[in-house]
Amino acid sequence: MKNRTLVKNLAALPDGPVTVSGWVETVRDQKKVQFVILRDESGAVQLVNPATRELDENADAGASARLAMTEAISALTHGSFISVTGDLKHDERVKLGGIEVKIGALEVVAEANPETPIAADSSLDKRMDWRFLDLRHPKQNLIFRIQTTFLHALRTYWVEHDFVEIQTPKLMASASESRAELFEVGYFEGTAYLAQSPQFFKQMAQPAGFGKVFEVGPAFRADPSFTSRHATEFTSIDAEMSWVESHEDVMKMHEELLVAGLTAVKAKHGAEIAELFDIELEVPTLPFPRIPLREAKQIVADRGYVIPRDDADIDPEGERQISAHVREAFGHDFVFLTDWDISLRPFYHMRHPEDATLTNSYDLIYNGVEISTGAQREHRIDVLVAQAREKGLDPEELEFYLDFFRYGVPPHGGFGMGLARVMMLMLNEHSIRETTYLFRGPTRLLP
Ligand code: AMO
Repeated sequence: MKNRTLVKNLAALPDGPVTVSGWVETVRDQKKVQFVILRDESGAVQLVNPATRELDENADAGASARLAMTEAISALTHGSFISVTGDLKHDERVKLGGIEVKIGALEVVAEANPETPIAADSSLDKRMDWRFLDLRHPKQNLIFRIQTTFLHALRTYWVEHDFVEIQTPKLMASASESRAELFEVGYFEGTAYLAQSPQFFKQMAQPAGFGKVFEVGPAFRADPSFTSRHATEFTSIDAEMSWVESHEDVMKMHEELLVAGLTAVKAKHGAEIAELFDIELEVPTLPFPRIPLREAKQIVADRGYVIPRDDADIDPEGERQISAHVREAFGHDFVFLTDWDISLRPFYHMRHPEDATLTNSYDLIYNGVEISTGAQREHRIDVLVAQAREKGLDPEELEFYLDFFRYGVPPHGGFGMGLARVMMLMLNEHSIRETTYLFRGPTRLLP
């Protein structure tokens, strides 16, 4: 809009005429003076109007206009979008930023329904029904500004390190992770599946000669669970690179990347995060601690928590326990759990050169929750086919993928990381529903 000043830029302007546009957060309609808090995407400012409540017999046209303005302000509904031109004044006594705008002209651009369907204490489910209103709150809004800064820093890191950005298809002819949790969609006369990850296609970039690639895109899992960390659609951050000697090289890139992301977030938003989330964001030190999974399970057991099944993955309580240990022992929020048993990993993970019961793989845990899985991949076609068979897969169904390896693939590895989980743990939120723009779960397809 012509001449519109963002609220955050007002403080740097001298006293004088300005136009601000945003929505009505509150109206304080006092007898002699009216205050409106206007918020836009950058902040909030106080607008003020000396009230004219009635006209006496000597009223001139100016007085009539002042009465009309007073009535218009009294009639403003919470949430309406307005545009105001007025006089900016710096005044230390004004609590909100030491500035106010004396209203000269006011236009109600889009009026909001007077009943607000959600309040600050509404349930998360109700807030999600009215997500577009929920997101107007500065705290919710800030999450996505932080996410923008975070992703920008990740991209900058990758671009500076010669990674190529790819967009892989989300309609597939086969599963990419497992046959479970697979969404089927009608595809003309046949069936397609929604991509569970870009796994096969990011690996394809290796025989395609790209060297290093990354993707930030949607992934779909028909996961019926209602936990705070699972969605049926989520944004996956993926990277894959050639010429790794082991998963160690992948972890090195991964930790540098996260430090770049968190450094940028702290520099730009540290103060706002402290104010709205009440946390002092920590940029982790390098290297992140690494603990082999078997050792981690022992540490967890020694702390008195028994993971229900011995052959099992580390469970959510186990993750919290190992994180608590790492915080105590290393003062760190991150830990790589490495060298997972082959029974817990997909066929495409490279096995450990000295112990064929283990894989060259890791999970990354951040403040008690898994945010990522990474590994070196098996690139030798005969071994890959044998491993697929061992996992009960039919190599014929994987022909398109196995073809990559028939034409030469260098040693490579990479990781996948859930964006909403990273944001949740960075900001100490309780659910990825808070850090997903529009959450999708088993019972949520709207709005
Ligand atoms: P994995 O299946 O462990 O690995 O997924 C990687 C990361 O994606 C996130 N994630 C999810 N986030 C929200 N809701 C879900 N239902 C969900 N499922 C997974 C998690 C998880 O750590 N192809 C491999 C990665 C690789 O090896 O490169 C993969 O998809 O943060």
